Amino acid sequence: SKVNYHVSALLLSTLPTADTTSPPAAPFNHRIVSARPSQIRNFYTINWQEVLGGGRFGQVHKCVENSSGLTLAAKIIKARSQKEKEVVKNEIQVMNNLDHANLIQLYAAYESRNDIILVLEYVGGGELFDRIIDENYTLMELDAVVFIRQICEGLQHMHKMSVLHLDLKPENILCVSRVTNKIKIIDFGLARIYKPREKLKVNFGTPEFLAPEVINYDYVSFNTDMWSLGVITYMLLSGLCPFLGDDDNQTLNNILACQWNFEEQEFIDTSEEAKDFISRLLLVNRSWRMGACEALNHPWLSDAVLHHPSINCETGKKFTEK
Ligand code: PIT
Repeated sequence: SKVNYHVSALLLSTLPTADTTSPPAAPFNHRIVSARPSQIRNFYTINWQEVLGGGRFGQVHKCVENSSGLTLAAKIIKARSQKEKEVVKNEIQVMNNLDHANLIQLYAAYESRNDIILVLEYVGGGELFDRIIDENYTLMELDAVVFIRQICEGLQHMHKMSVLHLDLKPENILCVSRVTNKIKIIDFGLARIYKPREKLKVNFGTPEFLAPEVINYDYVSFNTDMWSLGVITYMLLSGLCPFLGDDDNQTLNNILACQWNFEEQEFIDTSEEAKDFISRLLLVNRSWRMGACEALNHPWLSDAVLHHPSINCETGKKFTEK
């Protein structure tokens, strides 16, 4: 069954307003980082008790820079061989190109014999994934608009800088705090500069989010990320995974056949604009999918007035705001 994320009926936000302002920028200017061959503990105090999250390649801990008192996050990535180190250095290179409030910022990096540690902007709101599955939240459609718009803005910046994320999923979207709907995209471990005609080998961790061209080992492009955006939108609106089958094989088949629908009762109250938005992303042919800019201009995201009349479409702000 694809009913894997249960969503109950408590309200996340009772105010029907879309806060369309950007999340706070990192508390430091954009930095061009390279891995320094020194010990991180000479400069930072890592809180080993506080685990912020565990990704594919290691754990993230809260930490403080001793000289400035700045709170940051330290991601420890095991990398023993030269080849493993090169992969992490690619991640650093990619992040050096990305300066945007919806993309987590890199502060520093330290290299030692067995690992590379990324020191990152700290955000404490947890994964968007946890909000999808948390029974204490029910995401309203307006919340989804606010989340998806920010993901789109982050993607638009990445794509403008010729960077593909290639691993977008709710686990890789962090909330800035528990009380706002501001988000930042993380995990650039699979991200890369777009090279026309580059094919992609990926480790099939979670197949639910893979685009058909990734499964088919075909060319990937900017619109590969847009497929993932479609999957995330579907999940935010319903708590369901559009392609999840009884096993990985079935899931992969569902993706390749582009077999998905809005038949579940979770979509009863979903607007036609939202459904149209998803339908223009979950297309097997990647050249038919909306790009990030087009998505931002889609009525579901741009006609804030549709969802709440006090939002000025020109400025994205409430009419009462300056
Ligand atoms: C935080 C809080 C948190 C996780 C992270 C940062 C992780 C960020 C991250 C991870 C990556 C990457 C870039 C950023 O490439 O819970 O402030 O693998």
